[in-house]
Amino acid sequence: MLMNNANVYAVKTLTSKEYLAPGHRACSGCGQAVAVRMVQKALGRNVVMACATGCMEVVSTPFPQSSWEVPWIHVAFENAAAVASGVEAGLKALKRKGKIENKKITVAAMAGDGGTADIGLQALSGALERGHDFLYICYDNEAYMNTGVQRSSATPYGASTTTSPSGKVQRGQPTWKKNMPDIVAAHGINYVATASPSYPLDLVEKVKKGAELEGPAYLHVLSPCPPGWGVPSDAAIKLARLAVQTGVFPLYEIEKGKHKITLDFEELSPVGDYLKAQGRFRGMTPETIELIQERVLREWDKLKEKSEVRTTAKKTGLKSNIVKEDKVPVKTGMKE
Ligand SMILES: Cc1ncc(C[n+]2csc(CCOP(=O)(O)OP(=O)(O)O)c2C)c(N)n1
Ligand code: SF4
Ligand SMILES: [Mg+2]
Repeated sequence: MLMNNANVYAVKTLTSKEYLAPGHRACSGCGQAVAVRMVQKALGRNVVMACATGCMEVVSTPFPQSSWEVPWIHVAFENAAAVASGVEAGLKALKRKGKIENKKITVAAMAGDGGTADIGLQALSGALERGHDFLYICYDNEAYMNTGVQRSSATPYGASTTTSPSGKVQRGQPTWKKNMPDIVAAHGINYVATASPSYPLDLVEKVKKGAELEGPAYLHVLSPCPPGWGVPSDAAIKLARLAVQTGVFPLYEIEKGKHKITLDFEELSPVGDYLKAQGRFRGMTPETIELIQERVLREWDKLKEKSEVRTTAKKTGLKSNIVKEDKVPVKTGMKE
């Protein structure tokens, strides 16, 4: 069902308190910095953060300065989830021994797509399997941006990066984006969700839910990166919205195994609108765009099926061939 809060793009209900202080060195218009700021507002003061190296660590903690207004630990590229596990176990022991007050302290781990889908996958899988009570947030800008835009396994098909360049020999990333939410959900944890800084209330609700539910929770946040994506510095939020509206990055959650699309569309926008706006997809042929379009529709249909909806309509144009029981108008009121 279309969320009532989907048309809210500026969140006045969020606290004015900043936990990621201004003055950090993120590039102008960084979608990840916007997302982190919102996530931290949702998490509040009672949190311990374990942050893998990546853009957000580099831009927010040039020694001896820090933008973090909450307890924050820098960890290596590969072990954010392992460090968060240790923090969670340590806090539990301190509470049991009466050394600290027995109140809820959220433990959160954060890493980029490289730190999550590639090098940190083993630590994450282990922490999920052990069942630590923590929230893991992956900020997905779809490449190793901090070190100069190298591909990761979350880089989308056809995207040009320095290690998957688009030229005569190869046309960008040759593989499909790794599906991290599904990989995490396969661990059988209580909560997995996708979120986008372009839908702030949806993002905030998911952060709060993930932090409150017992056991591990995972949030996958799309984080447009203007220099890495080859777009102007005012484009991040518009693109994050377009990614959702085209079905390239659907917003959904999996709570206790139950899928729910949190922002449903009767008709998706064409993926070409999203791809053609970005330098990393320049030179993409109409055939490749069509290939991506078909895959996006197929994945969208699969997601709708999992979200307990029934198939009723035939596919026309870009419409999904699955229609939700409780149909809702979608793009109306979606102002830029
Ligand atoms: C073991 C190890 N290998 C490589 C590096 C270098 N390195 C630091 S951050 C990074 C890429 C981070 O990419 P991602 O996790 O996607 O975060 P982003 O910078 O894109 O936000 C790399 C390769 C490292 N610090 N440690
Ligand atoms: S390189 Fe990209 S992700 Fe990193 S700070 Fe700049 S805009 Fe943000
Ligand atoms: Mg990245």
